[in-house]
Amino acid sequence: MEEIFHQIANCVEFGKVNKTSPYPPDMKGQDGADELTKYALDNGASPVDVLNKGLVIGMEKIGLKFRENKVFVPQVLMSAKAMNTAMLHLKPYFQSGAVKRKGIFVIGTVVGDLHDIGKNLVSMMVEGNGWEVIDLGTDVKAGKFISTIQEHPGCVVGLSALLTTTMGNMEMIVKELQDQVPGTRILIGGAPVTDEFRKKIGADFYSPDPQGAVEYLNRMIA
Ligand code: B1M
Repeated sequence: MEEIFHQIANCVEFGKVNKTSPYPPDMKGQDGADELTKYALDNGASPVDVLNKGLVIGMEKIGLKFRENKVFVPQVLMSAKAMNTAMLHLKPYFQSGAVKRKGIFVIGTVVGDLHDIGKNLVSMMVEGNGWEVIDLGTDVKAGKFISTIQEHPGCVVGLSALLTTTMGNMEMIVKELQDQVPGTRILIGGAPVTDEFRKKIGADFYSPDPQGAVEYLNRMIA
């Protein structure tokens, strides 16, 4: 079974969704994350092992390559597609409680801002690392973050902003969260955001990329 986990990790790393998928060309005709995950579960592999020894390893590898500019957004999207397809087989185990997630991560692009490509990458990487992700989308007001946090006490919140103008909205949301749901951990990111800005607005952590967000979340529960 270890070999199957290794193959699942490879499928996620290289974005091989299923057997009929033509991408990547050098894996044409081979089983993808879809078939291999089903095979592993049908043959008695534990869903936790499929997740941690297969899917998560693949997502970690692509996350590191993305950080080092060895791959670009389209490759990461294919990896996420492979992971999401495999996750459909694991979903019943999550829903039954047989597999526990690491925690809940609530993410959104702040009010006034419609950019979501970077936020989606963070969301996919974090989910691929075993967290439950609640993605509130774009143009998200403080109130929506607050009500979601109240429904999921102890969750960690991620704010994304791509415009210098909406960085101000990020600051306003952080203040409202600190007032209304004190103690909530807040992670911020987005092209114009810096660690200096994080310090100024009092958020807990800044990450320039999805991998940093994953590492921060995993450190929190270590
Ligand atoms: Co917009 N846009 N845009 N845009 N757009 C920028 C951001 C801009 C830099 C372009 C430019 O002028 N050179 C500029 C901002 C300038 C500024 O504020 N200083 C700009 C502008 C001005 C605008 C409009 C105002 C244009 C107009 O209408 N006049 C308008 C605003 C709309 C609005 O939001 N209200 C607008 C609209 C759009 C589109 C809708 C056309 C489209 C967005 C489509 C979409 O997202 N679905 C768009 C796009 C695509 C861009 C550019 C070209 C690309 C952004 C992107 O997706 N990058 C961008 C210019 C550029 O960057 N070259 C630009 C790829 C993505 C993977 O990177 O989002 O940085 P990024 O995410 C990274 C990290 O930042 C990090 O991880 C990701 C992966 O490494 N990260 C996090 C992101 N969020 C994180 C959260 C974390 C941690 C890490 O923790 C929570």
